[in-house]
Amino acid sequence: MDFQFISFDISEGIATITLRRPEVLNSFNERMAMELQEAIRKCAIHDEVRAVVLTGEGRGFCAGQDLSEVLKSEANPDPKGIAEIVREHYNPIVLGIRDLEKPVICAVNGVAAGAGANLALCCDFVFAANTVNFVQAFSKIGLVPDTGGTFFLPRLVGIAQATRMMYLGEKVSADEALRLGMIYAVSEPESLMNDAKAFALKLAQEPTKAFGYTKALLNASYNNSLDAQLELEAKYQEMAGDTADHKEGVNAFLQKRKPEYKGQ
Ligand code: T3D
Repeated sequence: MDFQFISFDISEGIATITLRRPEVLNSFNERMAMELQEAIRKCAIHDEVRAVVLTGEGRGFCAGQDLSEVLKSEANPDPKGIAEIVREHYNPIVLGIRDLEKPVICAVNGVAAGAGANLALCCDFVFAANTVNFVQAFSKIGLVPDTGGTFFLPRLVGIAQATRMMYLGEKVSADEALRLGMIYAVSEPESLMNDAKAFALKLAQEPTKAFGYTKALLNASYNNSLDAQLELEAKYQEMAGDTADHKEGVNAFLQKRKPEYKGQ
């Protein structure tokens, strides 16, 4: 698939995905959603990708669903049903990011609203420019939160804050988001991409196979009993113990040198 509404490039082990519909604050039309799904699949299959940075072009990160695409009009006589949009556009993106056994760092360069806010929150790390607001905009148009928001947000900030954000649709600044534990870091706008990429580069030189297994364990912890989770840890520890990175880590420790991890 040719990319029209995102850009995708791989350099130094980092895949950078940029949402590119800046004139509508990178809100999602169908094509952009499909392109993002495809880019995430590429990140999974390319072994040289050891971390992913997701960002937006222009003054927005992502304003959620492109609202001009959902109503019947002359230009759009047969719009997709709303549940179809959620199931076919957004759900595969969230599952793709969570199932990707590589760290995904979201660099929120501008407003993140509706599905755009929740897209950021399903990533492993969120860096945000200090000018940015997160908005659970759904209630403002009579919808419920989607894109995993009702799953991730209460787990990040607690049910009281999540309920407040979702009912009231208030803007939450990057500083407040950091204070509430919703995001990982706040940057000056001009240093945001450098900060996110430097962090991604640092992760990409670490034992990324073990990060992937850790992500799978964290995902599973949402549903498992303690017994089941302990057993799963044993299984994944066996897999991690078989990696070249584990052997390298132990050898480097014993030889008192810096380890050279390959993500294998
Ligand atoms: O099918 C379904 O609906 C199911 C899926 C739902 C998932 C969802 O994401 S529902 C939530 C959809 N998103 C929103 O409701 C957010 C709408 N946007 C806003 O509330 C505001 O734009 C922001 C708070 C995000 C930013 O405000 P501001 O003042 O910085 O910018 P602006 O002037 O409102 O927007 C700039 C342009 O982007 C403007 O176009 P113009 O006037 O310059 O030609 C605006 O219309 C356009 N834009 C912004 N958001 C969207 C959009 N166009 C289409 N869809 C958008 N979501």
